[in-house]
Amino acid sequence: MKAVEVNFDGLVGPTHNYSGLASGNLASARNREQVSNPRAAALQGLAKMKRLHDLGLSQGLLPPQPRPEPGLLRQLGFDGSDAEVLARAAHEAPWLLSACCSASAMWAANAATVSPAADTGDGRVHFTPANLVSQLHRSIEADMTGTILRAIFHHPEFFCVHSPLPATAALGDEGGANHSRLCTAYSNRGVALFVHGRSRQQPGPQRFPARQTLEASEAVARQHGLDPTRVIYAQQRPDAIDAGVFHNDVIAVANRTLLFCHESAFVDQLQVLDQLDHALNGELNLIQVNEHEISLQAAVQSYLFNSQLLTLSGGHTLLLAPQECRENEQVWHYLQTLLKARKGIDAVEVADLRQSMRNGGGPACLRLRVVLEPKALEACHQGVLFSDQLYAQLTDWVERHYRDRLAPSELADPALLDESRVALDELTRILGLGSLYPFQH
Ligand code: SUG
Repeated sequence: MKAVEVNFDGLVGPTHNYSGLASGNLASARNREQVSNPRAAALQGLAKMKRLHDLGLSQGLLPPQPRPEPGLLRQLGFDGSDAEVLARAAHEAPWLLSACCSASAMWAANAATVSPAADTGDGRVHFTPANLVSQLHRSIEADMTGTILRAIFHHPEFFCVHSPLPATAALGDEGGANHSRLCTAYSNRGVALFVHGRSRQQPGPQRFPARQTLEASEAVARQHGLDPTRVIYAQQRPDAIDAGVFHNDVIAVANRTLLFCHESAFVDQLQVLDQLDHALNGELNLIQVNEHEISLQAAVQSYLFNSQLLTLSGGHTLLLAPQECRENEQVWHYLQTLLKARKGIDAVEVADLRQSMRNGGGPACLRLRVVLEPKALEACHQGVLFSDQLYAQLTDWVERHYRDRLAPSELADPALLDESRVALDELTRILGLGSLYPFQH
């Protein structure tokens, strides 16, 4: 039996909101202060998981993190009851309140870097939770991500979940969003492409932060025991980061031997592509889009490269794109031409993920890719694997617990904290995860 790619999507949490927290993420800035719909966001995410499941793909999910997180505010000097802490922060430092309420763990591509068993030194699947140090609201995900991954991938014979890298700017790590694995088949040894925005020698962009560093990528590759001859490091174009490409997965996506990217993705792009082709023994299948075909601005606005590239059971490749791609004339026209050219993408579908997209999160942001051999798939916690029954249960759960409107000014409402905890407590029972969250202890 062969290894399969399982997509673990981040289940959207009850506090999904638009606080404009993410620097360099144009959608997050643009939609700041808008009223969100957490219920619709969660249902849109579940509908995407259901679609992949219906297509015969292996699908799992990662539970949301507990938010609001008054613990962050206590660490920053606010004291009193949970309600008092939230109220004081709302008054004195609203951005800290927003940071402790963000549902950003939904973008599971940033949960961790994952190396499949075929690529690692000890033949186990390795995970390094991303430290996400470049944004406060995201940096508080790292430890809980480790707890969640250990609860799901608990079997030491198959899995190794590391600690996040030290939380310092020089080791900024954004996980799977800046890492792609190319291979001839999922079970075969792959090639890891790590993409950074800056390093000790390479200063990076002027306007927006470069979130990933070369030194972080090197550390992850080392601790996963990757073969250095099968690892490629590339720098993201600083001008692309300044144009809103805050993660590599906003400008490039790979699957098996296919790399679909914009011509502005990497510094010295030709050389990077040569290295990749060489590492894949000449089997790289490149679809490189130039500025005439799709402008960088249209790529960022439509999130075309944040599509999921999926291998269907017959071997065909599906591009699951955000609905915004259909609404952009240039992008949609390009995709029609691409299909006719038969270059390795056989079908295109769009998904409505508008709630997440308004915070800069498309289809690929919402999922963590984990390649698993059949025995490892059996050894992981089965309660988080998607089924029609789980879909029905979670849809009902969302409909009972989630608000259908949430303004940033409502984040200090103590009822939101209670609602969120009641919902997550029930969720751990649905998923069979036990007392996963600190508030349950
Ligand atoms: O880190 N947005 C996320 C979006 C992450 C998308 N992930 C990938 N590209 N893989 C981020 O910028 C917005 C939150 C807010 O504004 O409240 C936010 O964090």
